[in-house]
Amino acid sequence: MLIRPTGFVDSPFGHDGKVARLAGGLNWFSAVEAIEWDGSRRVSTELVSVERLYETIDNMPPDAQAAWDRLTATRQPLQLGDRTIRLDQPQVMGILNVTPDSFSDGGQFADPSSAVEAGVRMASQGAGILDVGGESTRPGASQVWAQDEIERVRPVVERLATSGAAVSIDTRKSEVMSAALQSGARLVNDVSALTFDPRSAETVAAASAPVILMHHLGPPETMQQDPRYDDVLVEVYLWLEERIAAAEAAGIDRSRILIDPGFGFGKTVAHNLELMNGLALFHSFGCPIVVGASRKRTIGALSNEAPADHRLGGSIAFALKAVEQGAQILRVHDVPETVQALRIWRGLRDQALTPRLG
Ligand code: 9MG
Repeated sequence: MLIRPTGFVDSPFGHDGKVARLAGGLNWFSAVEAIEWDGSRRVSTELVSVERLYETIDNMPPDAQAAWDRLTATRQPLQLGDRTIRLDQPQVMGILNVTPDSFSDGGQFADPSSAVEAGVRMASQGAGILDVGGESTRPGASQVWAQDEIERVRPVVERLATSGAAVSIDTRKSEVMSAALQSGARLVNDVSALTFDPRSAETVAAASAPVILMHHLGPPETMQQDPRYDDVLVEVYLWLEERIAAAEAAGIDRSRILIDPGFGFGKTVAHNLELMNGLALFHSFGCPIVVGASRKRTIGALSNEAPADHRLGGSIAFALKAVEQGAQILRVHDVPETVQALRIWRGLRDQALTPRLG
């Protein structure tokens, strides 16, 4: 059985026994959708109140009990070198693509110096993590040789890490992971979820580095050619469950695994919207959730084909929808604007979570 938290409430006060805290964060929920599946697809869905769940949890199947425990457990902070990234509140990861492709989505920098400058600025604007990548994984993008990718990212990683920033390396290749980790990166962001390079899992395990496992359907070259699912939420969940198990089998501790549903990676607009609406399901892995919806095509599709650099409003709307469901890390292009939106969101949460006196 899969359980998806729903029925989010402003405040837990006055609702003892009727609400539960999501992942030790700032959100409380009053019900779950209990999804029965037959091994690969959904058989039934039932709305169960948290109150009833507390009464019946001891009689529920062990997988549902384990999912419940993980849903509600506090997430430990992410230790990235000297930097401690709290995961009981949302964090911003700034996108820094060091690629020579045309400057189309605002996250791309043709040379290391401008990437470092932008990274330092993003950190000062509130990005807790900087995600440095040297290969475009946009639909239809072509591959880059590992050595070329290393030459692009290494100077940027080195200089940002030296400046004290928490740096993540966005790559699918073990050689790039190794080079970046040696240069000061502390987190691996692999959009292939360690499936692209057979040596990547052992590389991450040997470095004891945390890793983001992202869902995708097919390689970037072809992933947007008619992607199909019977039930996108359940299928992405089950796929990530397998990838977490594979990573653990390779020696990566679960406490070092972050997951990401992979918006836009082998998904139609309808798939992306369904995944975003159902995002809280993924908390039952007990792993922090990373969301990358910033400036993605779905926003253009829903806003008269607005070009990538005119998708700020849609990016913020997705970011807020994600944090309402407890997402811990938002991977974004527009750092100051997202940080400001999160501050307002945080102010609203703090007000709702302040007990009234008298
Ligand atoms: C590199 N990259 C591009 N899109 C991404 C997303 O949605 N998530 C993560 N983790 N990485 C992404």
